[in-house]
Amino acid sequence: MKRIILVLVPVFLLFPIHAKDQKWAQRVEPAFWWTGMNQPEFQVLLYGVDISSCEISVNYKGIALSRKELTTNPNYVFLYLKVDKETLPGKFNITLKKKSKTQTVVYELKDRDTESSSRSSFTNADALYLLMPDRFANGNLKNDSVPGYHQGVHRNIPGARHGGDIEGIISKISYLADLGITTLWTTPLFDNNDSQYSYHHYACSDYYKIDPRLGKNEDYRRLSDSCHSKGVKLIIDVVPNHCGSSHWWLKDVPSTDWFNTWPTYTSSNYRMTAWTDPHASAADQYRLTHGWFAPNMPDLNLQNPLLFDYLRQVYVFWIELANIDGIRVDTYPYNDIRTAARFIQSIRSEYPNMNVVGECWVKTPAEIAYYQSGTKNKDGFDSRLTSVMDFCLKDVFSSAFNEKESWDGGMARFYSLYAQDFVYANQDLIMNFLDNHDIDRFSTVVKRDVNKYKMGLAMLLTARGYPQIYYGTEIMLDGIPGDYQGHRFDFPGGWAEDKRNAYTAKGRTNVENEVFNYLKTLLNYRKKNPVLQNGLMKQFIPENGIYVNFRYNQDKTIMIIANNNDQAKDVDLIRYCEMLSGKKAGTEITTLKTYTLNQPVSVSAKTVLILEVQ
Ligand SMILES: [Ca+2]
Ligand SMILES: [Ca+2]
Repeated sequence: MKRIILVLVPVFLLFPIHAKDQKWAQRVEPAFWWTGMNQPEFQVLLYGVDISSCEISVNYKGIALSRKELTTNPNYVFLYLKVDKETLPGKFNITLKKKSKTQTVVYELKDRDTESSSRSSFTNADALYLLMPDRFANGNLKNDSVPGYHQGVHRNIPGARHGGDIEGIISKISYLADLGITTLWTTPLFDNNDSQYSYHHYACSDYYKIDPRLGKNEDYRRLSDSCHSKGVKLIIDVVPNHCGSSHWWLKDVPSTDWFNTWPTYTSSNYRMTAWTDPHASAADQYRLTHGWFAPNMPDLNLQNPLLFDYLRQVYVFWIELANIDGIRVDTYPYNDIRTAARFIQSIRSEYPNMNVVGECWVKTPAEIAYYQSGTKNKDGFDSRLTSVMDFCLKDVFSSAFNEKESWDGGMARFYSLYAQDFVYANQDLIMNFLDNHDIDRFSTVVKRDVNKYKMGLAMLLTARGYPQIYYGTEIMLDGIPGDYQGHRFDFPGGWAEDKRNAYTAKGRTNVENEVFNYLKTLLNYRKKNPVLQNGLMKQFIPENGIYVNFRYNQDKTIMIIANNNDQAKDVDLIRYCEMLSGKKAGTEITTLKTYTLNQPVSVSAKTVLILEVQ
């Protein structure tokens, strides 16, 4: 037997320690990347004092350092690494050298999931739920205050943080799935360390860090996994226009053209018409895009190619890491829209099936349609947004139920709006909503009138396109009109100390349960019946405050009768015979009451009947 002689070798000889080792790179972003991406080249930001004067090399089979980009600031280097198709996942060294000193950065290429690129997305079959994590549910009291971060939890101050977090959302996924929600859109989760109003997280201070008061980086993936286990998809909120004034870039700006800057603070003119107006001046477009959205939101110059690539990768990174299903884009027209289109396309190049819904807060269907991909715009512009938000329908919801019927008021508003659907490239991918975090809650719009409220829900859930529900809508959560903080009250029961838990039937008032059950029935009916997802639509000009439209496909016909009068009406059906021939009865989908169709249908005041006719 051969004797094994153990020779003890001092550890420092196995892993030589250079007395002259340096640490130039204080930040390396992204921390890792993947093999198998469709775009073979990726960018690595290295940040540290005078790092630009380092020699940098990479040694790994199948990876080439194709470019090293410098800026006006010597503390930044942007490496571009090209990954061959055959490159294997693994760890490798990025070596920085200056004179006789070196720094070794261990970098990793992870193995991309083979299904990642072909992932599916949300569609018109889905119902979205928008929530603000700080205001939904507090699942972890330990993260309410985190050292180094402004603000503790002050629930009595409307603009302060209230303590909601990712853990709280995870605890309510079953509740949402049961309600009939199939897609969740959270407002951003990234680090936001502004001293005030940080709770909305639209003013990012670190793109590669989930705000510790909301959770840890790995919690984003847990949230996604929890959603997927309950059949719920997850949408990421993409914000290309601005970061926050506490972003670490502000302490040492990467380059002179990183931000859109002015001699003194200059806001945007907020006039998005400057993009669609054929007579627009360059000055107005410049002010729209280069003016800041808010004083605490430094305006990003997406036309800087290094920033463009950096930000593109931020979102690819999180889609990949957290397994995200769809994108919502914030304040799209506040960017140079051609650059924004390129930006969206560059993300979608990694996920060709991914749907992207853009916030283009404009006032006419023609302008909304301009921003939907596929529209044949005269100027050739294609936004690359597959879906758009229907702010015009939102305006109809805000007016119709409070108005007396007239030629163009009341239900005629719905009729006139839908009559303009010819402008859309794809009316199936229009996102409909009663309200969101930036506008008056629908509960306040109708002054808490339950009948009007249910009319709104019925019209929303039967509209072409797909619905977005704002958290709390299911319990007619109150608000304060004209007040941002008043649109964002805490969900009652999301905090252990709350007097009641409106996440349960027991904790809801009778009225809340009536609204909740109504919406739940509508959502679950829509979920099971493609006719309300992608069926054709036919509408009839409103008469005497009665508006009738149909959704239909080969299997089903749904008749929607809205009575916006303050009195009950008997609706004669003869006028609708082109849709009703051969049909004998209709079952109202929420009450299950049956109506025979050979006689007028009686519709109570301020009521929408949704009849499945056969
Ligand atoms: Ca918390
Ligand atoms: Ca801008």
